[in-house]
Amino acid sequence: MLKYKLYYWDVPFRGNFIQLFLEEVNAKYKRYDVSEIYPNNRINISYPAMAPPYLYDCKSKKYFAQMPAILMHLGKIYNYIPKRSGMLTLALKTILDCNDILMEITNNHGTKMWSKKNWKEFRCNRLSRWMMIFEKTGLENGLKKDKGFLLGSTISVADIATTALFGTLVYCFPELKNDLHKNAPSIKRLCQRIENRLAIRAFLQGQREEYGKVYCGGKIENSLRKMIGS
Ligand SMILES: N[C@@H](CCC(=O)N[C@@H](CS)C(=O)NCC(=O)O)C(=O)O
Repeated sequence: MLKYKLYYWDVPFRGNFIQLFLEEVNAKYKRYDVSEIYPNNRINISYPAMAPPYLYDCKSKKYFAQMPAILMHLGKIYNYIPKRSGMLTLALKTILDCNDILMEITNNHGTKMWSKKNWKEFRCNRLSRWMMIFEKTGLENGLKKDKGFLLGSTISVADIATTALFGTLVYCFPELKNDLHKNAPSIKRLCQRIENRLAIRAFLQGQREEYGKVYCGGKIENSLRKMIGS
């Protein structure tokens, strides 16, 4: 029986945070086109919410929104929240960091297009620093070059979020691979290991065949591509 319905567009961007998780835990779910809810019905659903992704829980018949809230909700159900003290907070903080980066990289969902100067400044300063923040977090929690996870010795929701963020970013924009390698070499390898987990690998292979390198879509993706390619 279907457990979840995920409403999102045909792009990986924020939807993949949820989708990688659902694939990892082998949850029975289906992805639906978001137009069933967004924009016209977003106030009419239970737990009304502004924007995609939306996760419908078939059992409770509730719609959950806000990517970090959805991931923490699923993380708790499937036991993907690290147990050590303080780690729940750190897991949430990691997902919120990811969400901030999505916001920053798209200039607040394309409210403004990138200029060469602003992009260069962002790439060399904030984006690099974000990468270093993830690297330091991992190293502090025992992440090693070829083993370990972001917040300890077992996989957690934070690894899925980190991979949905940086794995997707460097796949869609291979020009940024070197930035990740330089600023966060252990994170780069962590993302590769997570992307290689059986269920996730099969899912990504299909998705990448279908979508190619599309990232967030729209004018802001074009703007990003112009910056990165120049
Ligand atoms: N804070 C929300 C953001 C949701 C959001 O802004 N979604 C993006 C797409 S990934 C959007 O463009 N929404 C359209 C809108 O805000 O009308 C979350 O984390 O889920």
